[in-house]
Amino acid sequence: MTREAGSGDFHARPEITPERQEFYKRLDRKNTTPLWDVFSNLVMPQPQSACQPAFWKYGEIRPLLMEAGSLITAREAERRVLVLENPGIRGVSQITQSLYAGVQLVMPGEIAPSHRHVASALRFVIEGGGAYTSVDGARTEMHPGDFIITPSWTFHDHGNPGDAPAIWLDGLDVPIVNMFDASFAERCAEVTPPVTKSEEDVPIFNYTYSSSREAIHQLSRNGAVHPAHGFRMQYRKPSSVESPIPTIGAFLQLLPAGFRGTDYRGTDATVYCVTEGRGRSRVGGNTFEWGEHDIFVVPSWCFVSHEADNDAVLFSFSDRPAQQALKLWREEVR
Ligand code: GTQ
Repeated sequence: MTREAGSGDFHARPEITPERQEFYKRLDRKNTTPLWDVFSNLVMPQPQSACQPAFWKYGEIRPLLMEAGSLITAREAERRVLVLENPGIRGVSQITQSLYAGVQLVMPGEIAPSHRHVASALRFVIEGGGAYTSVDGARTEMHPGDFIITPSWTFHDHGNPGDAPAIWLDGLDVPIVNMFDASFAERCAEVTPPVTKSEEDVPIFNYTYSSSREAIHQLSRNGAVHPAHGFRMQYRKPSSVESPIPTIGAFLQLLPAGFRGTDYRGTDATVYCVTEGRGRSRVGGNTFEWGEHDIFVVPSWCFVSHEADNDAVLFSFSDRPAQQALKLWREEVR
């Protein structure tokens, strides 16, 4: 017998009679609750995310970010970031149940002071401007399309000696760290610790767009197109299959002009940032008409399909490595 996973009723909540209600009240006073009354909210036949499909037009976010730039300095703010909050779970600084995302601005001449925390971070650069980020004494320049990691518990500061604003998308595993109640954070004694190492002498932390763009175009010439993803690559450590961040997976995909993708869903809710091109993605019942730098999120187990008008490149990230490590991850290609 074959049937779709999660189809049918798993457990219906039993009726609440006056006798049961009275019993539940006495249980409540002893910090207990009847499982049969909560079972259906606890063990779901398939993911029922409180997260919603959501879309942020860069053209609407950027002016607000620039306004923040004249209201507060990067130093006073610690990090001048507009947090992207999933509309289904407002107030908790989460774009999905497991991930944080925000858009950060460092104005010319500014410094975001050095600190470290248990949460791992990724930066996906939207506007360059000659900024840098440093990780434990090594600096890298930030150029549009670069995917840069800040590993857990490494000191990092961001600076912009250039003459244009530097803007990037931050992705952090803060909700995962906090779910485990495992958060630690501290300021560095120095605002900008000295550069003590060359970028070449430390493990790679900037996956530059010039190299990943070339790789994705090479894949599109030599590889087979995936019906849902187009040409999609996952960032990994050199000579390894491991994700650069243990909890967060990052991807780059090329959708050739005219691409019409099939429906796909996975248990890893995914944040997308449009790097190049124009097109649209159907996410659940929504259609997001996207262009460069727009950001959207696909909740867990929600169908998504992509269409591209011209050659388009999408960056994305999700908690897939965390789910895979725990043997939770599932996907379905229609
Ligand atoms: O750049 O270190 O968006 O600590 C949120 C928390 C960025 C950062 C964020 C952070 C950072």
